[in-house]
Amino acid sequence: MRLADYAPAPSPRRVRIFLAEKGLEIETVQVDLSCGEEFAEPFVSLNPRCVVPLLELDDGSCIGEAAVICRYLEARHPEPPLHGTTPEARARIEMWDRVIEDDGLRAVAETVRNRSPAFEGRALTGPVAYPQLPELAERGRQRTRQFLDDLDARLAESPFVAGNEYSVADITAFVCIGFARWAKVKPEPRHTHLVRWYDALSERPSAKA
Ligand SMILES: N[C@@H](CCC(=O)N[C@@H](CS)C(=O)NCC(=O)O)C(=O)O
Repeated sequence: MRLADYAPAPSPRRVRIFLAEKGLEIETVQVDLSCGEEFAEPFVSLNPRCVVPLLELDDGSCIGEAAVICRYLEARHPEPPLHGTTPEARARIEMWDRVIEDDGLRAVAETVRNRSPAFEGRALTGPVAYPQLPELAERGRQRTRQFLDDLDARLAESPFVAGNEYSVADITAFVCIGFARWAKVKPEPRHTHLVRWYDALSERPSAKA
């Protein structure tokens, strides 16, 4: 198994933290997104969608999408469980993971990719050159701020994002809060529950991944 990674990027970080929580070490190759390596060989043949992370299996097949890579790793290495152990917990964790992708990660990406000069002509990932739309950047920033409020409210009623146990949904949310800094949005002192949860997760060894 080999993970195509790029250290500064949020999506592969989800997988790196997941691996660290599982106590797994796998071969990693850096695809330097700052030089456009995602559009060049050998990577583009492995993943024509031109994004990391990508997990290359020993039989040469590839699995994309951070959430799906984590699911695959969970199936191969069930301990400690990060996707729940009962049908109800599995559904709850999956639900929150999707909510955080939709309301959090997409909102931040919308902001950053429609505003930063580094993404000019690359407002969406992939080989098609989409232009930046400044109004989307502004809306994305509003959505990111709303996401922090919503996550704070959720964490007022639950110790972890999807319930009483740490799960993959916490990893996604934790990475998203770090990514939000790219959009110049960060938790405020009034987000007491979010700050309590974020500080606790920052203490876990996996946070360095
Ligand atoms: N939905 C995908 C998103 C992957 C993604 O957007 N990856 C970014 C890095 S965080 C990327 O590879 N960007 C390449 C580019 O900007 O050209 C996942 O969860 O894996």
